[in-house]
Amino acid sequence: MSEFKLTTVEEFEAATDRLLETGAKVGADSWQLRVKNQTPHCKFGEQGICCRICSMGPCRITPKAPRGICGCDAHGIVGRNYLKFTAGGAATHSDHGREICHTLYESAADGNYKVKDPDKLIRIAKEWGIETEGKDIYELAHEVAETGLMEYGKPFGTQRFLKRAPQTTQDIWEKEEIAPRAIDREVATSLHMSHMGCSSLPEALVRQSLRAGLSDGWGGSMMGTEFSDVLFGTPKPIDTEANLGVMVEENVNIVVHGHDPSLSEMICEYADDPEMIAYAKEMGAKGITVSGVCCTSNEVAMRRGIPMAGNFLQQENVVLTGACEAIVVDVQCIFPALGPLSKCFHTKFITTSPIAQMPDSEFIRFNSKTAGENAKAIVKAAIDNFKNRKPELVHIPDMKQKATVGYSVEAIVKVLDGVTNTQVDETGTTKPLLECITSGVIRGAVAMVGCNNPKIRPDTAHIELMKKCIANDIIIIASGCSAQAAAKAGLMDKSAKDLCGAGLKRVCELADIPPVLHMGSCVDISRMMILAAELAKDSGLKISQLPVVGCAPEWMSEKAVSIGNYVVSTGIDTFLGVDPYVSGSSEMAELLTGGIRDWVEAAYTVETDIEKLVDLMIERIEEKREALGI
Ligand code: MSK
Repeated sequence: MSEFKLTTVEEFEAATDRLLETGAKVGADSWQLRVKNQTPHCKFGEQGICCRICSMGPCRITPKAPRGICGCDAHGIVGRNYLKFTAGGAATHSDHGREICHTLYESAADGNYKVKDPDKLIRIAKEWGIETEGKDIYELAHEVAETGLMEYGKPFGTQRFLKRAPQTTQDIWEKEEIAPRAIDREVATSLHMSHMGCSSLPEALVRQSLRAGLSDGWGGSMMGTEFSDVLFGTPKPIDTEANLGVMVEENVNIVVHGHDPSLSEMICEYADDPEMIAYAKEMGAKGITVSGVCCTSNEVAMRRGIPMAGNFLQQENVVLTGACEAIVVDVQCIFPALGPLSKCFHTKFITTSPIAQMPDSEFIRFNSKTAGENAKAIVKAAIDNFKNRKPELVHIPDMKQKATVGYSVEAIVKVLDGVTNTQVDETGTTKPLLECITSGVIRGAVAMVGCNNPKIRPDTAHIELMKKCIANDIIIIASGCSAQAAAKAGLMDKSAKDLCGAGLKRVCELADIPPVLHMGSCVDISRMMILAAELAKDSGLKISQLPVVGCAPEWMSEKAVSIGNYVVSTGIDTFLGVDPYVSGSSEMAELLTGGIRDWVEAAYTVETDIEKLVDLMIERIEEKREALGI
């Protein structure tokens, strides 16, 4: 009899309450308190009908004032806000991708960064028409990186990776004029279109939102993912643990937070250095524990098995344990609150990127040329800080789950190879997975992505949706903070197969996988696009015909809106649990939830009732099966 038991949301909350008690003792602020202070939210903002893009306003739309001073109506205002939201997300993901291109460009046999997956580099070079014969691997890395960097500003043509999509998808993008050109151009065009006195036509604004989203998903994010694999290794299944209990009281605890693996990889490297471990012992600790928060955690968990302390809304909790010597951040999703919070404890809040500078932090500028010495300085600073702990404030919740992570597309193809007893596919295609789907053993798949949002009881939507899907034989592929929600609850433990329907349970047993597959960080949603493209090509179907949907039940960031736009534009219906500030315009809401289906064969569903949301997803998957006659 299995002893497997999921960690419940009530258990998370009890642990958090205990940490907040410590916080109260030292006068710490928390997101829970700030949410109260910010409630109720501005209704104009919530509906997307506040315009402050010029200084004649701000203008707010009401029944008495249906147009702003320039004459723009609610539909134009909501549309422009939506496009700006998307552009912010596309810029952010893509700039992360650009940083990784630069890191690849700096790679060298004797440098801080090396090429760990040369085969993947060669495959990409060939795909891009770059000569590989007779070239040293680093010469090739530099050439590929430079070609990638050109994708950001090239004057002509569309993104190189679009060719990975099935021809039918490429044709749609071409016909609808949403095939993304240079990445920076799509971001700049979006800001141009949404400037005062430019577009106010919802169709035009949504079309550009889709195009900017595609420049992220099939451009910047995809390069971020692919080149991270080249540099740090393509993920393979690896065991790890998740939740705050991964922090170790006797050790120096370093928490990495953010997104760019160039930093976290180096920190892990130096935390493992015998010289550093010996120094930690000299300073009274038993060793060094690195754990992670948010997507940088996903990156190092997938490649090194580094444990995951938590997701987005747990970032303050790691400091509240009183046992965090340093929280080291790079970019994105970092609460500025970590500065003042750290001051209430002994924790060092170390910022490292010129892109994310914050008050009350110690700034150690990190760059690829000096990465080794920067990382060493950070690890040493954390060790030196161990002695400053206040033992009376230390409390690490005894709460963690086992997880198997690291399911890149390559890994999924490999583990599912041979699952079907009728055919063992030797060619590394998705055919075994397709066979599971067509036979009905697996009914379909959900790509679960996104953040936490205080508008939803943290993690509940992720976990409840996943539980119901797997019970209905729908496999989950998760990334970002959704993946961490699953891991913390125990859904990435292989024993979670016991929560599945009979078909999915059998697949989990045969392939030795958990029912929720960890596919990485938020840029790694590009991996999901590649998997969908391969499934379509191998089945001869269009992506929009596959019984596959996307879901972001607790999303909060601009990046998530960009992601939603590229997932939908790829032909995958996308289900949101939080409204993207468009309810103030019937035209915009109708376009996004219906009208765009005529363009890209998929659309959004927004439903804040999570039980209804999951039922709608399952219904959609079953509709697609029925249409295929399977
Ligand atoms: S970290 S964008 S809270 S998934 Fe990628 Fe998590 Fe969302 Fe940030």
